[in-house]
Amino acid sequence: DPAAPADPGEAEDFLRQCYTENQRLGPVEPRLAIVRAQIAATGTYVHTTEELAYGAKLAWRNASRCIGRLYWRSLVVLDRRRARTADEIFSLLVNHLQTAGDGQIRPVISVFAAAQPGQPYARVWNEQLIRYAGYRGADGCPRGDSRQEQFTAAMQGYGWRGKGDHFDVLPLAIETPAEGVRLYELPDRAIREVPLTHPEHSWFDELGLRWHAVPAISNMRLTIGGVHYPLAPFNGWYLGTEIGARNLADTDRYDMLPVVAARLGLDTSRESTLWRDRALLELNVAVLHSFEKAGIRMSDHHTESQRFLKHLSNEEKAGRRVPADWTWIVPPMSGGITPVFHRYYDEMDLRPAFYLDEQASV
Ligand code: HEM
Ligand code: NRG
Repeated sequence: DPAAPADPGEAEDFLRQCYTENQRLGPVEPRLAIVRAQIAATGTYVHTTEELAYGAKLAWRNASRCIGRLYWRSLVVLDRRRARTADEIFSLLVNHLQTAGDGQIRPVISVFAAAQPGQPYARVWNEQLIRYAGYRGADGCPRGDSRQEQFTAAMQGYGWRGKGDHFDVLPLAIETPAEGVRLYELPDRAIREVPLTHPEHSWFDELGLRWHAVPAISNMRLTIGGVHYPLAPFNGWYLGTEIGARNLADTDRYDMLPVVAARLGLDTSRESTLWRDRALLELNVAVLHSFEKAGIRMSDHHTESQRFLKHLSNEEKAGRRVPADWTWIVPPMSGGITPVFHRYYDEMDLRPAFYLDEQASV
């Protein structure tokens, strides 16, 4: 429960770790005394800017499903704890997407106000800041991102009208205690998108596929030292397979493999022709090619796997264990030809951490 009082034991564990790993912050004991008193008096305490920044980095370092953790120290932490109104929050979210950049792409997190004991708190209902609407026509035919059908219907219930295309960017649904939920349309300058083309197949662009440049997760709660931040959207850059092997390929998402296979002229009458695998490969070639051509940072699964092993060895040298979830770390295609496949990992739930809360109201 994000609105529960801060646990003093968790606060102490976090502060000891933070001050041990950052000697320049000085001794932890005086700080512990202040925090204990704050918790006793108010049920919670306020992180310093440096504790907040390091706590967010630790939450990334501890994210056992994330293959991208080599760069955990470079996370840009925007302290947005003072924002209150939906208008303020919205303009800071636009600012976040612009800070993330439209080419080089920097890992960024915006940390909004902590939940106060027993109080309602602000949050964003969208799972990511940029997502495409999903519709189902009267004929039962899906359009757009099927994963967003329920959310899209909820937005329509609040009066939003999408164009009904395959790639309509959803509005942001920002909920604050004082104002309830309000919808905002992201401006074009906050949304960089890449039209997909293939380096050899000129027909590929006729498929009309595209994807947004920045994955910015907005529905995970950040927990640092017993304090909960229900609104703390973060982004890194994409791994090509997230788009090419999942978003555009999953049968309950864009389901593009049969379409690509038909264009490739593959024999789809039997599974054993491996037409799905061949279509999957060309789709992923197109994703990596298109992002590279557009000058937008993206990793391929071989490179990011090697970086993750580098991260493991860095951490081992620092005397730390790395929690990792094999089922999420191994890429959704060509698993066995990436080095992350051929080993086991420590499974631990370390804090600070990101947690997925129940979706609000939708
Ligand atoms: C999950 C890559 C940055 C936190 C993932 C996944 C990938 C990935 C491939 C699995 C996603 C899926 O299968 O749906 C990357 C890359 C990054 C990056 C290439 C580039 C810098 C970040 C940052 C944070 C983060 C900046 C937080 C500060 C997480 C978390 C998950 C995750 C919490 C699990 C999400 C869930 O449970 O749904 N990442 N990531 N990542 N990443 Fe990263
Ligand atoms: N698979 C999701 C994004 C999940 C997180 N992936 C990242 N995170 N790369 C998708 O939109 O396809 N990140 O912070 O960079």
